Amino acid sequence: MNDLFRLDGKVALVTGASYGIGFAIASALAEAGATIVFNDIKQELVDKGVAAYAEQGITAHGYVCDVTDEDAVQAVVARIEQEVGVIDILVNNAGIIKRIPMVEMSAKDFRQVIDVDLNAPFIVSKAVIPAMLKKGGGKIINICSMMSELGRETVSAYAAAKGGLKMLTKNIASEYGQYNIQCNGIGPGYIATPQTAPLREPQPDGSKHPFDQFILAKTPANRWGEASDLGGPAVFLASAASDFVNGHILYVDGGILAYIGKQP
Ligand code: NAP
Ligand code: GCO
Repeated sequence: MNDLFRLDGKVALVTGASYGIGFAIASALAEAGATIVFNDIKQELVDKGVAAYAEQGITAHGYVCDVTDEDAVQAVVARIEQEVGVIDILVNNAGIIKRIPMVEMSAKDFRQVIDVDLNAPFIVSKAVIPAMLKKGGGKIINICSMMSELGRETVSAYAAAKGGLKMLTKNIASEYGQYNIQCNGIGPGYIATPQTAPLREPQPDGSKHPFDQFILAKTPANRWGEASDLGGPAVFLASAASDFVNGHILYVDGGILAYIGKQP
């Protein structure tokens, strides 16, 4: 049974994985035996990422690439296939968020979030699938969100993108499942990373940020998630253990989506 969860001999590309959730997922995939490839927009962050992986005993292959740039993505996937090997596992993790009330948000800002969080997973998946087809199969994991299911103030672009990413996940599963490609999503709850740091900033008087208190009241686990909480679910969806799981969004949220919230 344990061998079902092993990834030895597999090449995994995790986008935007110099730090944060991507770094934690890549580290877990490496622990299960995968060879890790990651990208970031800036060489400086790629270098920092390679060093951070090395501190964990992981020899990661880092590439500079903006996932919204289709030509750059096509070129870097070709380089990876030459230099490391065909990508067996793709984790579309790179993402941004802009928290702006919708009526105050520019169309440019809205488009930028859609570009990174929805168009890029399309672009990278489109670049990786042809070699997966030739190889006889592969695994694609899209990092969705609570906002794939729920809305809230100021995150209209992000929710639209992550809702779309849920359906892109189901569509890739539908279109390529017959070729032994499984495409699933992971929907993290509220995870303590740089992306959510503004929501956890302590107040001047030292008290918890109101949003911090709000999330704790909405989470049965009564804590923010850690990026490491996503490693096991990612290994499951990247491994043979999930060969008959397709088009599923696995929510790793401490129970948020099941819970009406603690009475104030
Ligand atoms: P993060 O700390 O902000 O890290 C995002 C990563 O994506 C960074 O390495 C960033 O690189 C990279 N990135 C952004 N735009 C890129 C682009 N155009 N090309 C290549 N790389 C790019 O975010 P996180 O919290 O780890 O989140 C990772 C994923 O999980 C995102 O898709 C996010 O929406 C999702 N998620 C997060 C949470 C949470 O609570 N944290 C919950 C649910 C889902 P730079 O530093 O160079 O910008
Ligand atoms: C927000 C947060 C969330 C998390 C995550 C929840 O502003 O509400 O950033 O969107 O990042 O997506 O699953």
